[in-house]
Parts: sequence; structure tokens; C-alpha cells
Amino acid sequence: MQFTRLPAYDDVLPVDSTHYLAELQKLGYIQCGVHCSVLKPHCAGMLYNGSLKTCILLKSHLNSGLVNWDQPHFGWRLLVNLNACQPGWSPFDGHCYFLNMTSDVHDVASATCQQHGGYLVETDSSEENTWLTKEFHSSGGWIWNGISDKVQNGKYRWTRPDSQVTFTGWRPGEPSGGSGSQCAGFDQTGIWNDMGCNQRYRYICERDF
Ligand SMILES: [Ca+2]
Ligand SMILES: [Ca+2]
Repeated sequence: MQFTRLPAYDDVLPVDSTHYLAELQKLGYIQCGVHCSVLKPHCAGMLYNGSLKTCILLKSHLNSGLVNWDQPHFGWRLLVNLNACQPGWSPFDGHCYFLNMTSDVHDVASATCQQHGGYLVETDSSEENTWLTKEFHSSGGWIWNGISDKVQNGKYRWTRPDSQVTFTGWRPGEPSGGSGSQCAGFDQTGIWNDMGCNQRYRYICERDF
């Protein structure tokens, strides 16, 4: 078990329970840690309240956009599971994510993610799309995701051939298509657009826990 407490998040709780994995009552701190590190494989961290003996297991680490700073909830402490992902990678719902700040073309971005043991991010749900946007998109500009129609014009798929497309977040009127726009990125609102694959943008790599 390896946890670290983040004192910046003392006495606060998330805005809502979207990223809760489980809420457990009548548990000591150590037992809560056992649940997070052993019993729940996708646990990224825990909120623990010693007076209430209540433990909330989390799918992701918290960030400033996920927390309600205006309303104090005294006694809650945040401990992140350091074993959830490698240093520099952020956990969410059983996967780890890394924002590469060096802008590059889509092919190079994809190859670099493979070198890191992962793949160019596959956004499988609205929840994942929202979390990615809040976690990584603090500035303007586009961020590549892994969808493109390079293989077959008009048929958008992820870079890994076996991955199903279960969610898309296209802006109305997109994908605009054509041979000049075959790779997709998302903006700071989480909306997708297809653009030229040889444009250079930052990109997110994803891998399993
Ligand atoms: Ca994914
Ligand atoms: Ca477009």
C-alpha cells in the first residue's frame, strides 16, 4: 500500500459523486486503504473521514475543477494511491493518461504513445471525454485523440484496430471530411473536430492501470 495525503484538499469534497467508485461505512483508515489498494483494482485514491469512519473510493485523482471549494466538509482527507499509475500519469476509471506537451503530427503522436506502452487516447464515453477535458485542457488549442479515417475515408476508427467506437463528440457539422481532414482533436470545451493529420498538436496517451 502506498498512499500520499494531499493537504490542499483537506476539508473539501467533490462537486458531485460522478467519480466515486464506492462509499463504505464503519471502516478504519487502514481497512479503507486495503479496499483501495487490494479489493478494488481501479481505485485511484480515497477520501477518508475519521470521525464519521466513512471511506469514499475514487475512480480518479481530484483536481481543482472537480472540487467544491466554497462549501467546507470538515474532517475529510484525500489520499491518492501512488500505485494506481506511473509517476506523471493520471488515473481515471481503470486507465492511466499522460499529456504530451510536445506538439506533433498524428502518426508520430500515435507511435510515441506505443513507445510508452499505451495508445493515443480512445475516448469511449461522455464521462471520459468530460474528465479528459477538465484534467488536461487548461489552455486553448487542440489536443489530438486517437480517432481518424486514415484507413478508410469516411469511416472513423481508433488507432488500435480492435477498439470499437462507442462514443463521439463531434461539433455540429463535423467531421467535415475530405482527404485534408482525417484526424481528430478536441478543444477546451471537449468538442471534437477533424483536421489535417500533419498538423502538430499536443496529445494524450492512454494505457491500462
Ligand atoms: Ca479510453
Ligand atoms: Ca473539420
